[in-house]
Amino acid sequence: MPRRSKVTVVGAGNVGATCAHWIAAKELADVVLVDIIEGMPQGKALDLAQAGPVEDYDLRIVGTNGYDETAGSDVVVITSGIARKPGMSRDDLLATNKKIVGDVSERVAATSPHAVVIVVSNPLDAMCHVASHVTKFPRERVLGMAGVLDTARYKTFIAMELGVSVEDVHGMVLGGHGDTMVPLPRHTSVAGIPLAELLPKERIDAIVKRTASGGAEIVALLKTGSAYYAPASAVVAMTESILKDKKRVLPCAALLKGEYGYHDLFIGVPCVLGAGGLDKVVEMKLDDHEKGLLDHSAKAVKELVAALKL
Ligand code: NAI
Ligand code: 2OP
Repeated sequence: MPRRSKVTVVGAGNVGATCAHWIAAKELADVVLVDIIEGMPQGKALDLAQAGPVEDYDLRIVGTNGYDETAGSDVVVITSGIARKPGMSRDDLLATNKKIVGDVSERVAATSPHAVVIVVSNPLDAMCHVASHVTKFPRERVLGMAGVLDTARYKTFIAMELGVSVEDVHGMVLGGHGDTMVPLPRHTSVAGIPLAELLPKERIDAIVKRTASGGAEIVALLKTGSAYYAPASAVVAMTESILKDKKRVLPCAALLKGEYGYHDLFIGVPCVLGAGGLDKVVEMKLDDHEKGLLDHSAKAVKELVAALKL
């Protein structure tokens, strides 16, 4: 008999709880919320379950401080860790989140050995290395969420600038999840019309810059944490493509094995996501300028990975 899919979300804070919310709203899978704070994941899960009769979703949503309930998950989303506060860079989170993501990855590998892991904790690309190192899962089953979020921000800014629907903006942001990320205006279009025909270079440059500091813009406004609605919806887009074997082409952090000229490095590239996780990495033709920007971003990720001393 077919069984329902099961998604574990580790870290029931802002991003984790919002992921659970949207997974439930889309009726994608049963959800297990895990956190170290006693009672908190249980309370949020019960609250979400009680919205079911109103919102018309019917799923099993549970919260726990352990991993028994998570056993056999199809997808595990790791959001546990500390988030940025004003003045902190993503990299400031490195040491604390290395320990947290490492501990969580060990538990996940033991309880859900066949899961696809989606890492969210920052600094994102470095934390993917931690999860990959500790779980020893094949590269198909460890992915990082950043590119879908960065691309969503980029598309939002373009739509706002042009006064058009976000639905008609197409484009992609590659690279590491940091100030060096690489929006690709040359590959961006609005209903098929190249962006360069619609906006002058200085406006495109301003949007690229705002995209790269899109996370910091929200941190500065919120003052007590970082973004979570758009990050969670990005996680859920990846989860949905995996659970439904949709084979969507989404920018994700993936462990490259020669693609784009990088070896054993997690960085954001276009990925086809299907039932087993990473179906394949799509290699775009980048010009010298774009490749130079990607190399610069890769260098920043490599420095962080070296600092991890895995
Ligand atoms: P949050 O502080 O609201 O939630 C984090 C939760 O993790 C807390 O509830 C905490 O108790 C829990 N936690 C800590 N250690 C744990 C452990 N060992 N096991 C289980 N749970 C544990 O933070 P928020 O806003 O949800 O962000 C979570 C992480 O995601 C941060 O590192 C943040 O920087 C990152 N992030 C990454 C994004 C991306 O694009 N990759 C976007 C947004 C956030
Ligand atoms: C963001 O981009 C903080 O990485 C997080 O919002």
